[in-house]
Amino acid sequence: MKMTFRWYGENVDTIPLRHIRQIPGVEGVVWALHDIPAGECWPIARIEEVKAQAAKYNFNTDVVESVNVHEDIKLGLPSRKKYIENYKDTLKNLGRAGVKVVCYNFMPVFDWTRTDLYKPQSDGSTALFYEKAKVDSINPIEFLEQMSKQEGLLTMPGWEPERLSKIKELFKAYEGVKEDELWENLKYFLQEIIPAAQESGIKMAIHPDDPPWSIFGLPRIITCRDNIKKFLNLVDNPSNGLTLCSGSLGSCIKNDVAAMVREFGDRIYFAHIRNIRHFENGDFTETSHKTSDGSLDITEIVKAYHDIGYKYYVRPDHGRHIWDEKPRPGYGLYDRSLGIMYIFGLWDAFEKISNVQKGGVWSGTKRWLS
Ligand code: DNO
Repeated sequence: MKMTFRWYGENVDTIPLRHIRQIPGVEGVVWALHDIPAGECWPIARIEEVKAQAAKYNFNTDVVESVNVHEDIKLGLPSRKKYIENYKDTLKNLGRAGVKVVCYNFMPVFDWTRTDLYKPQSDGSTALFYEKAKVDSINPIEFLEQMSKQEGLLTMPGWEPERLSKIKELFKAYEGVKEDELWENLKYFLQEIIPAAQESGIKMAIHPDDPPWSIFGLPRIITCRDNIKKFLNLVDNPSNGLTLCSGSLGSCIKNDVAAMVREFGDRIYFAHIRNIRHFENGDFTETSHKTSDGSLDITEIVKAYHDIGYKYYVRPDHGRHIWDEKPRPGYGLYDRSLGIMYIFGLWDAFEKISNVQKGGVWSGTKRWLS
């Protein structure tokens, strides 16, 4: 696996690249041009600029998260044509700059959804939290207002102000749009962009819906094993792949993330690893990455990646806000760094065990003798 760390850009992220450089084992930053609205083409000069900034610290920029999909594409409106052409041009420019994986999602209106961004935890940290009854009962416009107050000056990725400012119109446009139609629109999009991605040497990696169920009456489809299988078959091409996010899929207790790693491993190009804890009433909270802190068996998930010989990109996902850090919700330096070390700890242990099983002998210094 290749370890990466999500970074929002120079003068935008609270974390400078020189700090990320000090986290052991990180090879690349996961980035995006967050100021460019969905549907517009990313200029090559801007792409090269980020690449040069990262290269100064010896980071690759192989993974983009995300090139967001314009709502007209998800709605299947005639105007989708021009937005799809722009998307293809963006892929071409990213391919020219050497980008290998593009993460995106197909969630109508709202990207990842939580009700509390800084919910106090018993250890004195804060974490992202989802209160099911609240999302089930609140009106989305009121919800959005409450969320903006919590965010302060740091916005959440995927919650672009220019898109959400049209929330009323968006909800009107989605009236009556059911899952079948969303599947059709996703298929149309994939049939258009996958050949372009393949030509540019890019693997597209769809992010699952977070949480993986319908919210505010909007359809959500990348939610479970059967739907992921259906998704991969919509366009059965190696460039049509997955970002497998343990926390998003794992927030539905029926999903077995490790089994998905084993089943879909050859089409997973980007792994998001994080833990969450479920509550009986359907709420969930984010936790540290450690298996015993949450409801997901992160040890088994990492083992599944190790067992399949996973070679692609990984990042720790959201962390708690600890040690008085004031980062973007979920995207601090400290807890995500702990997450990285946990993932590496598990990985190295599995590596050692499998080498011993293969008959290798640890030399006691730095080499495997076999
Ligand atoms: C949040 C992220 C999402 C993700 C997009 C991918 O932390 O997991 O915003 O980047 O859904 O397109």
